[in-house]
Amino acid sequence: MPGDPQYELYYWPFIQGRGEFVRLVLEDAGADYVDVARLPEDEGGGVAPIVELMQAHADGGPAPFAPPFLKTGDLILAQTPLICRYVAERTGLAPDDGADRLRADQLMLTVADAVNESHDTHHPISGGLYYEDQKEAALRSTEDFRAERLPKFLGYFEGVLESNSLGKQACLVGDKTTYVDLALFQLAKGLEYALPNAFAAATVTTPRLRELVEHVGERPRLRSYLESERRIPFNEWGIFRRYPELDAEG
Ligand SMILES: N[C@@H](CCC(=O)N[C@@H](CS)C(=O)NCC(=O)O)C(=O)O
Repeated sequence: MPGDPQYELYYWPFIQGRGEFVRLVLEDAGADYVDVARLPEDEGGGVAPIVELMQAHADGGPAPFAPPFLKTGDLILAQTPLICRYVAERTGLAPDDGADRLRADQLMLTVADAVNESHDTHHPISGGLYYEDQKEAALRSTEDFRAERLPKFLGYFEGVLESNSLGKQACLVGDKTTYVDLALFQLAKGLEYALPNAFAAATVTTPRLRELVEHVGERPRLRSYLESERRIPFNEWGIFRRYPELDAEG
């Protein structure tokens, strides 16, 4: 319908969460989109449309299990890496070459693994329980995450950036910034928010990752988004939560 936005993002309106990985691609691409749940309720916003879409899939395909999901025309897509790739391929933010597209998938799924593990630091027993009810386990799991997993993930991405000498600026695949670089940027920002001391220690040895975070944050459309009210601040309901007792000593 003329006037309708090309993309409708459905995601919880009060957190960055996994939806933020999609928002960054849409924003960097300058895509025509609406963040549905953030509209006022009397304009069709709020969480109700998210729940409705999970119950009835417009094109007869499987209903999505959990947000984020993206609606474009009759198509509804769920799963963050798939949504990001779909938008990126249509907006110049995916690698051009077929093999590089698969490499980008591989790296995006590795970012998703790191996101899941980051969430599980503060919710190691169940996402359905309060943090306070699993605090002791969270202390143990975050201690291990800080010592082993955080440096392993960041060191891995540093190695990938080091071995890819094609780009003028640090990028994970090919010779230009792609959606996977935006995802790594968001992972780094989230970890820096959640565990500032551990993140600072782990990134002493990852200069290319630091370079990537800096130049991705300076991309004109992304920068204006990050400085706008559309960027929801990190908070203690999302994936990356700051509980000072879980961080390393400064
Ligand atoms: N693998 C999915 C995970 C989706 C997911 O866990 N979504 C969260 C919010 S970030 C949610 O609302 N989950 C509800 C549930 O799992 O019941 C993705 O990457 O999109």
